[in-house]
Amino acid sequence: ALEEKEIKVVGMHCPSCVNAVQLSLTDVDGIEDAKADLDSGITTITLDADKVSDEEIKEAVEEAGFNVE
Ligand code: 9UX
Repeated sequence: ALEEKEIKVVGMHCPSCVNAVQLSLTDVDGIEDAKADLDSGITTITLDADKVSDEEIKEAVEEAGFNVE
């Protein structure tokens, strides 16, 4: 089943950063949507919890060049 998970991404400084984080996350199998807020870093991920681990989420954010707080 799909559910929403909130993480906090640190290091985003512009809309392009936001785009990079969102694209890297939605590229993960099982992640349906990702919406990152530039100012707060709060990122809401819509995912299939059976398919996606917290570690995979962290790796996707780090691949884009950012970190999870
Ligand atoms: Mo522009 Mo966001 O260099 O890192 S893409 S601030």
